[in-house]
Amino acid sequence: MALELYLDLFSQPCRSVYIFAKKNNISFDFKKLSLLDGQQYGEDFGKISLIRKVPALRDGDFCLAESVAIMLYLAEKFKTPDFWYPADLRQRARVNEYLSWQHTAIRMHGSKIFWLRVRSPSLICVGAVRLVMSYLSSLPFIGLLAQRESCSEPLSAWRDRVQEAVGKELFDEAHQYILGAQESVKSMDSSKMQVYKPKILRLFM
Ligand SMILES: N[C@@H](CCC(=O)N[C@@H](CS)C(=O)NCC(=O)O)C(=O)O
Repeated sequence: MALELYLDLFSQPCRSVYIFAKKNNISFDFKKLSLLDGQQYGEDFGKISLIRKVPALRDGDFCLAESVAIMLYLAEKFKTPDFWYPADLRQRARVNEYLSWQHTAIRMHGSKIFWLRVRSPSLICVGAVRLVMSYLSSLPFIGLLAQRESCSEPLSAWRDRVQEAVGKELFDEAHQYILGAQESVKSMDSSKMQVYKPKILRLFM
Protein backbone atom coordinates (compact mmCIF):
# COMPACT_ATOMS: atom_id res chain seq x y z
CA MET A 1 0.00 0.00 0.00
CA ALA A 2 1.43 3.36 -1.04
CA LEU A 3 2.14 5.99 1.54
CA GLU A 4 -0.76 8.44 1.70
CA LEU A 5 -0.64 12.14 2.45
CA TYR A 6 -3.89 13.93 3.24
CA LEU A 7 -3.43 17.50 2.17
CA ASP A 8 -5.15 20.71 1.24
CA LEU A 9 -2.65 23.06 -0.32
CA PHE A 10 -4.55 26.02 1.12
CA SER A 11 -2.84 25.03 4.33
CA GLN A 12 0.72 26.13 5.08
CA PRO A 13 1.71 22.99 7.04
CA CYS A 14 0.38 20.93 4.13
CA ARG A 15 2.45 22.88 1.64
CA SER A 16 5.58 22.28 3.69
CA VAL A 17 4.96 18.52 3.79
CA TYR A 18 4.07 18.49 0.08
CA ILE A 19 7.19 20.41 -0.95
CA PHE A 20 9.37 18.28 1.34
CA ALA A 21 8.04 15.01 -0.10
CA LYS A 22 8.18 16.16 -3.74
CA LYS A 23 11.62 17.71 -3.39
CA ASN A 24 12.92 14.41 -2.00
CA ASN A 25 11.22 12.32 -4.68
CA ILE A 26 9.22 10.46 -2.06
CA SER A 27 6.35 8.80 -3.82
CA PHE A 28 2.95 9.17 -2.21
CA ASP A 29 -0.76 9.14 -2.94
CA PHE A 30 -2.04 12.69 -2.76
CA LYS A 31 -5.32 12.44 -0.85
CA LYS A 32 -6.96 15.80 -1.37
CA LEU A 33 -8.99 16.86 1.64
CA SER A 34 -10.98 20.04 1.08
CA LEU A 35 -11.06 22.13 4.23
CA LEU A 36 -13.45 24.64 2.67
CA ASP A 37 -15.90 21.77 2.12
CA GLY A 38 -15.46 20.61 5.71
CA GLN A 39 -14.15 17.19 4.66
CA GLN A 40 -12.01 17.02 7.81
CA TYR A 41 -15.22 16.32 9.72
CA GLY A 42 -16.09 13.26 7.65
CA GLU A 43 -16.19 9.82 9.25
CA ASP A 44 -13.40 8.40 7.09
CA PHE A 45 -10.93 11.13 7.89
CA GLY A 46 -11.64 10.72 11.61
CA LYS A 47 -10.02 7.27 11.29
CA ILE A 48 -6.87 8.85 9.83
CA SER A 49 -6.52 11.82 12.15
CA LEU A 50 -7.96 12.05 15.63
CA ILE A 51 -7.42 15.80 15.63
CA ARG A 52 -9.11 16.15 12.22
CA LYS A 53 -6.50 18.46 10.81
CA VAL A 54 -4.31 18.31 7.76
CA PRO A 55 -1.63 17.36 6.97
CA ALA A 56 -2.02 13.72 7.92
CA LEU A 57 -0.08 10.67 6.85
CA ARG A 58 -1.03 7.02 6.50
CA ASP A 59 1.72 4.48 5.97
CA GLY A 60 0.11 1.04 6.06
CA ASP A 61 -1.57 0.75 9.44
CA PHE A 62 0.34 3.72 10.84
CA CYS A 63 -1.28 7.16 10.90
CA LEU A 64 0.41 10.39 11.90
CA ALA A 65 -0.66 14.00 12.33
CA GLU A 66 1.37 17.23 12.68
CA SER A 67 3.47 18.54 9.83
CA VAL A 68 6.75 18.54 11.73
CA ALA A 69 6.28 14.95 12.95
CA ILE A 70 5.36 13.91 9.40
CA MET A 71 8.41 15.53 7.84
CA LEU A 72 10.73 14.02 10.43
CA TYR A 73 9.14 10.60 9.84
CA LEU A 74 9.68 10.97 6.09
CA ALA A 75 13.24 12.25 6.58
CA GLU A 76 14.14 9.23 8.69
CA LYS A 77 12.21 6.64 6.73
CA PHE A 78 13.54 7.75 3.33
CA LYS A 79 16.97 8.82 4.59
CA THR A 80 16.82 12.21 2.94
CA PRO A 81 20.11 14.09 2.39
CA ASP A 82 21.75 15.10 5.64
CA PHE A 83 21.21 18.85 5.25
CA TRP A 84 17.44 18.43 5.73
CA TYR A 85 17.80 16.96 9.21
CA PRO A 86 21.51 16.74 10.07
CA ALA A 87 22.93 13.85 12.07
CA ASP A 88 25.29 16.24 13.87
CA LEU A 89 23.87 16.87 17.35
CA ARG A 90 24.17 20.65 17.33
CA GLN A 91 23.07 21.16 13.74
CA ARG A 92 20.06 18.96 14.39
CA ALA A 93 19.34 20.93 17.55
CA ARG A 94 19.36 24.13 15.45
CA VAL A 95 16.78 22.64 13.08
CA ASN A 96 14.70 21.48 16.06
CA GLU A 97 14.93 24.96 17.53
CA TYR A 98 13.41 26.51 14.41
CA LEU A 99 10.75 23.81 14.10
CA SER A 100 9.67 24.42 17.69
CA TRP A 101 9.72 28.20 17.31
CA GLN A 102 7.83 28.55 14.04
CA HIS A 103 4.50 27.18 15.31
CA THR A 104 3.75 30.10 17.57
CA ALA A 105 6.05 32.75 16.15
CA ILE A 106 5.17 32.66 12.45
CA ARG A 107 2.50 30.11 11.68
CA MET A 108 -0.11 31.44 14.07
CA HIS A 109 0.10 34.91 12.56
CA GLY A 110 0.05 33.41 9.06
CA SER A 111 -3.37 31.91 9.84
CA LYS A 112 -4.63 35.30 10.97
CA ILE A 113 -3.43 36.98 7.81
CA PHE A 114 -5.05 34.23 5.74
CA TRP A 115 -8.46 34.75 7.33
CA LEU A 116 -8.18 38.50 7.05
CA ARG A 117 -7.24 38.32 3.39
CA VAL A 118 -10.07 35.95 2.49
CA ARG A 119 -12.57 37.36 4.93
CA SER A 120 -16.10 37.17 3.73
CA PRO A 121 -19.07 39.00 5.25
CA SER A 122 -20.71 35.66 5.94
CA LEU A 123 -17.83 34.70 8.18
CA ILE A 124 -16.80 37.69 10.19
CA CYS A 125 -18.88 40.74 10.97
CA VAL A 126 -17.44 44.15 10.21
CA GLY A 127 -17.08 45.02 13.89
CA ALA A 128 -15.02 41.92 14.53
CA VAL A 129 -12.77 42.73 11.59
CA ARG A 130 -12.12 46.22 12.97
CA LEU A 131 -11.27 44.77 16.36
CA VAL A 132 -8.99 42.23 14.72
CA MET A 133 -7.23 44.90 12.68
CA SER A 134 -6.49 47.04 15.70
CA TYR A 135 -5.29 43.98 17.61
CA LEU A 136 -3.08 42.81 14.78
CA SER A 137 -1.48 46.17 14.28
CA SER A 138 -0.12 45.89 17.81
CA LEU A 139 1.80 42.70 17.04
CA PRO A 140 5.44 43.12 16.06
CA PHE A 141 5.23 40.63 13.20
CA ILE A 142 2.11 42.12 11.69
CA GLY A 143 3.40 45.58 12.47
CA LEU A 144 6.42 44.74 10.39
CA LEU A 145 4.24 43.56 7.57
CA ALA A 146 2.22 46.74 7.72
CA GLN A 147 5.33 48.86 7.43
CA ARG A 148 5.89 47.70 3.93
CA GLU A 149 8.59 50.26 3.23
CA SER A 150 10.91 48.87 5.86
CA CYS A 151 10.15 45.18 5.61
CA SER A 152 9.07 44.24 2.12
CA GLU A 153 12.66 43.92 1.00
CA PRO A 154 13.86 41.36 3.59
CA LEU A 155 10.59 39.45 3.28
CA SER A 156 10.70 39.21 -0.48
CA ALA A 157 14.42 38.38 -0.34
CA TRP A 158 13.58 35.54 2.06
CA ARG A 159 10.76 34.36 -0.19
CA ASP A 160 13.10 34.43 -3.21
CA ARG A 161 15.70 32.37 -1.35
CA VAL A 162 13.09 29.75 -0.48
CA GLN A 163 11.79 29.71 -4.04
CA GLU A 164 15.30 29.26 -5.39
CA ALA A 165 16.10 26.43 -2.96
CA VAL A 166 12.82 24.63 -3.65
CA GLY A 167 12.82 25.34 -7.40
CA LYS A 168 10.40 27.77 -9.05
CA GLU A 169 8.19 25.12 -10.62
CA LEU A 170 7.50 23.21 -7.41
CA PHE A 171 7.24 26.41 -5.36
CA ASP A 172 4.67 27.94 -7.73
CA GLU A 173 2.72 24.67 -8.01
CA ALA A 174 2.44 24.39 -4.22
CA HIS A 175 1.33 28.02 -3.85
CA GLN A 176 -1.13 28.33 -6.73
CA TYR A 177 -4.17 27.48 -4.55
CA ILE A 178 -3.36 29.90 -1.77
CA LEU A 179 -2.70 32.66 -4.27
CA GLY A 180 -6.20 32.13 -5.66
CA ALA A 181 -7.79 31.85 -2.21
CA GLN A 182 -9.64 35.16 -2.28
CA GLU A 183 -11.48 34.06 -5.44
CA SER A 184 -12.15 30.51 -4.20
CA VAL A 185 -13.69 31.78 -0.99
CA LYS A 186 -16.16 33.96 -2.90
CA SER A 187 -17.66 30.95 -4.62
CA MET A 188 -17.81 28.63 -1.63
CA ASP A 189 -20.95 27.50 0.13
CA SER A 190 -21.07 29.79 3.16
CA SER A 191 -23.28 27.38 5.13
CA LYS A 192 -20.37 24.93 5.18
CA MET A 193 -18.13 27.60 6.58
CA GLN A 194 -20.17 28.32 9.69
CA VAL A 195 -18.13 25.76 11.62
CA TYR A 196 -15.09 27.98 11.09
CA LYS A 197 -16.60 31.02 12.77
CA PRO A 198 -15.66 30.08 16.36
CA LYS A 199 -12.22 28.90 15.22
CA ILE A 200 -11.54 32.19 13.45
CA LEU A 201 -12.76 34.28 16.35
CA ARG A 202 -10.64 32.22 18.74
CA LEU A 203 -7.59 33.08 16.67
CA PHE A 204 -8.11 36.76 17.23
CA MET A 205 -9.62 37.11 20.67
N1 LIG B 1 0.25 22.03 14.14
C1 LIG B 1 -0.42 21.43 13.03
C2 LIG B 1 -1.45 22.38 12.49
C3 LIG B 1 -2.41 21.70 11.56
C4 LIG B 1 -3.57 22.64 11.22
O1 LIG B 1 -3.91 23.56 11.99
N2 LIG B 1 -4.22 22.37 10.08
C5 LIG B 1 -5.34 23.19 9.69
C6 LIG B 1 -5.11 23.74 8.29
S1 LIG B 1 -3.73 24.82 8.30
C7 LIG B 1 -6.59 22.32 9.64
O2 LIG B 1 -6.57 21.20 9.22
N3 LIG B 1 -7.69 22.88 10.12
C8 LIG B 1 -8.96 22.23 10.08
C9 LIG B 1 -9.85 22.63 11.22
O3 LIG B 1 -9.37 23.33 12.13
O4 LIG B 1 -11.01 22.26 11.17
C10 LIG B 1 0.60 21.05 11.93
O5 LIG B 1 1.67 21.67 11.88
O6 LIG B 1 0.31 20.12 11.18
